[in-house]
Amino acid sequence: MRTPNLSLLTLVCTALFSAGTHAQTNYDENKVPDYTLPALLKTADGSTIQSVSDWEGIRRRELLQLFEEQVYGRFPKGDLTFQTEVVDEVEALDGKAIRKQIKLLFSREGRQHEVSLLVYLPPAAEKSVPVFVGLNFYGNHTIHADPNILISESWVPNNDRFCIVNNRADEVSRGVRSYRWPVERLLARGYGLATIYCGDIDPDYNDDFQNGVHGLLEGTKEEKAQWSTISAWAWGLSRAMDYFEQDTQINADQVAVIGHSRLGKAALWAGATDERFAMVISNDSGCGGAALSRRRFGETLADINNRFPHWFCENFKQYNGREDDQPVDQHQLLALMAPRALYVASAQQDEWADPKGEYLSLYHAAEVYRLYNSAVGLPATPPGVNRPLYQLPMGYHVRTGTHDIVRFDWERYMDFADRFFE
Ligand code: GTR
Repeated sequence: MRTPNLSLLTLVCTALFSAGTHAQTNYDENKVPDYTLPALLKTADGSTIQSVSDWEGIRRRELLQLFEEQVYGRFPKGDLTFQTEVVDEVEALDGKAIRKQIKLLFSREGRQHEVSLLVYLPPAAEKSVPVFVGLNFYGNHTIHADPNILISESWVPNNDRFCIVNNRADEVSRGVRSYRWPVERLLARGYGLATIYCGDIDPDYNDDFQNGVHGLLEGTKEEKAQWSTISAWAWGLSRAMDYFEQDTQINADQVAVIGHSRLGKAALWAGATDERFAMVISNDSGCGGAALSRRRFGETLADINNRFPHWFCENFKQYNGREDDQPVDQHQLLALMAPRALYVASAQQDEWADPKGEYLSLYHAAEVYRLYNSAVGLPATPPGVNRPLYQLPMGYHVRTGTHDIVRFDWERYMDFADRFFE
């Protein structure tokens, strides 16, 4: 039997991979170039937005369209059939939870695609509960040692540490990511947790958009590519939301969409495109997520597009090395969440994701939040390390440590949700 072991090679590779090793990577604040951010409250024809109705009716739509066309790609037109089927609903975790596993079934012209949604809810909840929903990297069965979580049959990235070989998950990797998902703690604090393996929606490699839910769609490679992998992941989160609306034990008005890193980028895009998410949480989402691209600190557009050509739409690649020519920047993505709750978190040593750029993006997005409530304001400089800032409906922290999602992060998100959903 294979047992998880931590090979030196994996450690070295992981360190090189996650820190970013490119010769030209800038980690020096003094070398951040001067830049001008594209305006939040000025329309394409130059008029100034002064009211919520003009923001929602004009500028928000313009920006959403720009992000679709230039960054994440457009969702396909809706001719997929979508059904849900609850395949498991039992008491679990020694009575501490109700576990549900739901098949999300997509079909089109005789072809089918299946995605598995895992949900834990507090037992015997008297009223419907708020839920955190997020994608996971290696399969639902990795988030907890619960022996009854179904193992995905989709392609999974190989990982020496987790003993995942031949791109297939099995029993050996059950629970290997449980430290990232404090299920019992969430339940004890009155929250539900829902998750989907991202690769069930679209496997995370560049295959010209043949597999995953992309495989159900017609069209040339170029047409399918308009709908990038991050976009497909975000779309999958919205299908989970469709399910929540049918489940009377879930309060669909109190759903927080959360994601770490690339899955944080997907959570942000889901929050931007689907206003049913009442709260959006970005954990270390970095480049193409919360961080301002124009700062070119840590990962740049060329870095991300070259390594992950399937994440964003084709148009995005034209801005490699030309950040200032982008018609948008990421503070405008964050502003699309207004007036809903938005929490951005960074890690001090996660320089590849540009912690300061993540904060500044949130800081600038507050301009739109102020249209709704003039009292909303954030300090121009980030708060100290491990000093969470709750300025409802906005929140931020930078914690000590590296690129990860850990207990400290989750506790802050729950504290923030306690305040926002009270
Ligand atoms: C990195 C990538 C980042 C981030 C990260 C992750 O290698 O450059 O943008 O998404 O992967 O998802 O862990």
